[in-house]
Amino acid sequence: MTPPSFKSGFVALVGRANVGKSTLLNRLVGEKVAIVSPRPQTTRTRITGIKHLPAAQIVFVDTPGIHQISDPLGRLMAKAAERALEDVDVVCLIAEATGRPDRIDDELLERLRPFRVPVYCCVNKVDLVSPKSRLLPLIQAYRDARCRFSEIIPISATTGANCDRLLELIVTALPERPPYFPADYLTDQPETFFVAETVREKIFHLTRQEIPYACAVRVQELTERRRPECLYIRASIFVEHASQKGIIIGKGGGMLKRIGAMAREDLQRFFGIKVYLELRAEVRRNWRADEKALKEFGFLLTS
Ligand SMILES: Nc1nc2c(ncn2[C@@H]2O[C@H](COP(=O)(O)OP(=O)(O)OP(=O)(O)O)[C@@H](O)[C@H]2O)c(=O)[nH]1
Ligand SMILES: [Mg+2]
Repeated sequence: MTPPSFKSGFVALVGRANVGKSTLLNRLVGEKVAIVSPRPQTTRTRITGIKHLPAAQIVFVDTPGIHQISDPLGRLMAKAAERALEDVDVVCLIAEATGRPDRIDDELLERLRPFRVPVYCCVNKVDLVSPKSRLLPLIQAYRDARCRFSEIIPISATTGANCDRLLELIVTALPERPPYFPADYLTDQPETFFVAETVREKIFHLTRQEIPYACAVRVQELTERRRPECLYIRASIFVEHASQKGIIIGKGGGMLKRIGAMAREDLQRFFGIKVYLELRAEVRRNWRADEKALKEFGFLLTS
């Protein structure tokens, strides 16, 4: 039975690209549900991660970084970020502690102004700032900003500094309500999505320049096999041009092997079972601008 004082709700994590939204999602949930990379525009769609506490359930919604890219994929990413803000109980704006106080993002803050729910300003990556007193002008700038924050809180998603405090604040702001999801749910994305994202993360880490942006990953098959017990996964990496396919495959298939080996290691840890991962590269010309391909690769607005 759920106690009558149980709290639950949705919390959006929004902000510019590369500020650490997905790292924070993973930190707050306590499991890796979203991929992370040192490059901007890693996250392409809305990603949920569910935190279960004894008296609360928090559904975090990670979003693509807010940016100006006007190709069809960019527009879908922007829309996903916007939609994620609808009907949430709390908004967390993620900003960077290394940002300049005279350069705070007025345009973004302006967009958050109409929200009637609590908006927390999370000043992330404080581990990069020392001494901590150097943060004060930036915090003051957010205090003076046109968006009224319920709280401005310096955090580090990497070290976990102040993240428990942030969780506490969020729980305080949530309404009393029964949980949305069963207690063992980590996310509402299907396993195939998680697998595709893991492969995409390795591409972000192993390739350069435009390559990671030109890739989409689609899982064609995911089956549990007995004798020997394993998870058999077959997936395709779609690129936009033949030259990119060559890079993804690499000399003697070396790059594809490295991507596969790194992804398999993560997936085995996550699923706790031996994983066979078969990867292939395919060309799908200009898929980022092709509505049909975008739909096929799962860029649907689910909510
Ligand atoms: N030093 C430090 N680095 C961080 C922290 N949080 C995130 N990062 C790094 O910042 C980079 C971007 O992190 P992500 O979590 O992918 O950022 P994001 O906001 O989700 O980025 P997009 O999905 O591209 O919008 C990665 O290299 C992270 O390791 C932090 O608290 N401290
Ligand atoms: Mg992200």
